Amino acid sequence: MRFNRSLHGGYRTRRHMVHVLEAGLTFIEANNPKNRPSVKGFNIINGQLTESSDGTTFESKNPALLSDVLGSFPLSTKTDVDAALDAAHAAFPAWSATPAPTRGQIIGNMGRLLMEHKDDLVRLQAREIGKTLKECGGEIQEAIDTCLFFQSEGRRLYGQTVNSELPDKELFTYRRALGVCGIINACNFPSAVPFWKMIPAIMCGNTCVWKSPQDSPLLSFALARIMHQAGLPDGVINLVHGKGSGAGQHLINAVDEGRVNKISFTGSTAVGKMIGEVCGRNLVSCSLELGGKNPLVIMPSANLENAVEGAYWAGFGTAGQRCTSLGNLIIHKDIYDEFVARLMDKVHSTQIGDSLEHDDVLYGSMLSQKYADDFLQVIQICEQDGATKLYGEGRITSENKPSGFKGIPEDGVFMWPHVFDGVTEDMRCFHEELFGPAITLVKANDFDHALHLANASPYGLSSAIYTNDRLEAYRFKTGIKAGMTGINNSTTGAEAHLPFGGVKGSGNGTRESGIWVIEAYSYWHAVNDELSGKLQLAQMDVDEIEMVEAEVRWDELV
Ligand code: UN1
Repeated sequence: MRFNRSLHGGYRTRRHMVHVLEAGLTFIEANNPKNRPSVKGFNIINGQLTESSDGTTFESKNPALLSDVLGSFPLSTKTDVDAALDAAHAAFPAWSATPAPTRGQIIGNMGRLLMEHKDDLVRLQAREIGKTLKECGGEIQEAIDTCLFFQSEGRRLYGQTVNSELPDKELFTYRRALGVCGIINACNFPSAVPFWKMIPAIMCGNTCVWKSPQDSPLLSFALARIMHQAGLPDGVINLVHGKGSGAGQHLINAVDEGRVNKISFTGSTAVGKMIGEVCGRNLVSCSLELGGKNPLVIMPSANLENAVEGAYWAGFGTAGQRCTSLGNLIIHKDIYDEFVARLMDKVHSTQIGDSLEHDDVLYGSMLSQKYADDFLQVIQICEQDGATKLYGEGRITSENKPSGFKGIPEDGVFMWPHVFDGVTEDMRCFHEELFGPAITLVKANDFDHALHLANASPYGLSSAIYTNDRLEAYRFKTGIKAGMTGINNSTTGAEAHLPFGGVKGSGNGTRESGIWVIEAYSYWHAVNDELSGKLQLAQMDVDEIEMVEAEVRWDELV
């Protein structure tokens, strides 16, 4: 077994993940210029590979090479989602009764299998959603880190012993599983985020129905296969594929039918609010990780070279398609011109292209055609509201491409990097998440104004400041309304053992990752054990303590 953490190239060029995808997958004749394999994919319900009940399918396409079809996948129906829920309910009693250290052991096996197949998973992920190999390497590592963290958490999952106010009586707290969890994630982090959700869910003894993102069904299938290969019993995690308002909506509707005990969702704020309403009226707990318009503040005392690098990465890494990507870049007026000039030098030199074919690209394609269409639509609001475009010409084509583009633009959906200047608080582009390679530049008069601007959007996910003034850093840290803050760092960069999540429009206050996420997948059960052999009533049968008259002569002491 190799333990390869290297993120810088060196990935093996094995073309098939046959060892992971075996067990019934049919390889369809590939019809793309690279002759890459295409498969017939399945749902996994109760450990069985199944098609959709009505036989309908959809395709997964490589957004960096649209002629490269990774496979066709079941367009799951209500019947399929119901079957997955049945399996999850049936598996729950045995799984929740399995000792937590054993559950942790299986999770540890998952982490080791991810390490073993890391290179293949990295390439598969890059092929399915167009992110760079380096970023996909970081993401699979985040899934591995999550498994290794929760392997040992299975040996803790502590409750407490609590002293009773009555004699011969003991009190305890236990963490109990919630039941069946519905898991819905976006395709921009198609391995780390579902692992953030399902690993703690199953560690706590829950079972899951996982609706895969419509743009990464093959990777989701490979991950679910690995989970089973690690020793996960059938029915504990059930995978259903689907598109748009299909399978995901059926899963949400099942909350109204009383068949789901928890929803965990990462995606848009609009859909998150809808899910929150459905869960709220049913008193079902939900974890909602939603959008962001993450501010990054640059103050005059900052190391400008580091600040430019941090802003550039936060804005354009992942083609701006992270929920933690840079939204508003808020720059102090005294360094505004110099900073923007240095940033633009970097922007002009941006290398873009299919990372499976070209080394050293900063970012690849958009996640899919739909993400590209939505981005082109939303960036129109920048100029409509009076911002000045400094750079960026929409979709990259052969006739319209930046000098750093590598490859044939029409092969996939690639975007120019965009920078909009003169953005102010009254513009829509100040408040709306653009979710693509675009930075909005905002000028601040002083620190208080910068902090005000950083807090002025409806979101509160991530945030950052570059400054070498410790008091400014402190005031930013204490004054910002956000779930995460970087000091002299970019807006991205969660680690698997820190709480991840936001405030305001970025979520409902729940957190992913680390020990904090355990709250989201368990409830506290308080137990009292009466050993006295009689009924003792709390509060009422408690011995009264009599106060003794004090003999101290205070006036002689002072
Ligand atoms: C997301 O975009 O949904 O900190 C998750 C980061 C990543 C996770 C992003 N580790 O940007």
